[in-house]
Amino acid sequence: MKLYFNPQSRAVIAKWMLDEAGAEYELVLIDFEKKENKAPDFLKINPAGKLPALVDGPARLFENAAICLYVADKYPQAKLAPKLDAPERGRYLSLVVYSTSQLEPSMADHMTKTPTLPARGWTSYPETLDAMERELGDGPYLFGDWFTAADVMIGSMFCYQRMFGGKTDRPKLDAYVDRLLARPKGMKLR
Ligand SMILES: N[C@@H](CCC(=O)N[C@@H](CS)C(=O)NCC(=O)O)C(=O)O
Repeated sequence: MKLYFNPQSRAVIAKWMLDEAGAEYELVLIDFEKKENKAPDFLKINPAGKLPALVDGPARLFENAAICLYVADKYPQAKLAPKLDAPERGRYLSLVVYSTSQLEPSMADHMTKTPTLPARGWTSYPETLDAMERELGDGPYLFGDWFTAADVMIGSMFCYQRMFGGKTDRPKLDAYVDRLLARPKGMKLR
């Protein structure tokens, strides 16, 4: 398996996931300055020309959410995903998709002081935090004691916020981010 990677990119999310899964993989460093992510060969892997991308034999994946779902299913022994017929599966899939479709853009609006337009499909930052607090409950993870790929995807958004100096100022969510950052294989803040 090859992870197309740059440490200054969201590819650290896919790397975190691969490390939690105990996967063996090769890192292929992509130089943004040389525009290697826009080279024709790379665009055959990710047509958007962005990192991360993962190649596993004939399978090619782009978008962190897709990579995390794939890796969790490929390494069932790591127990990072509810099984297909498990009652938790629906909520798990929803949270992984929610991380990039709602949490990330809502947080980006907040960080860039951009007004949130509900017509674009996500809610305001405070409403998003309300939803996340409800989903986390008493934790410690989104599925209680069980750490899953949903924590990698949801949690990485908050870890990025931390990297840019931000906290949620919601004690339960901030304690959740502290827990994720303390994981031995967790994201390292630059
Ligand atoms: N939603 C995508 C975002 C990917 C993304 O925006 N990657 C950035 C780095 S953080 C990138 O490759 N940018 C280079 C470019 O657009 O030229 C994911 O999570 O995989």
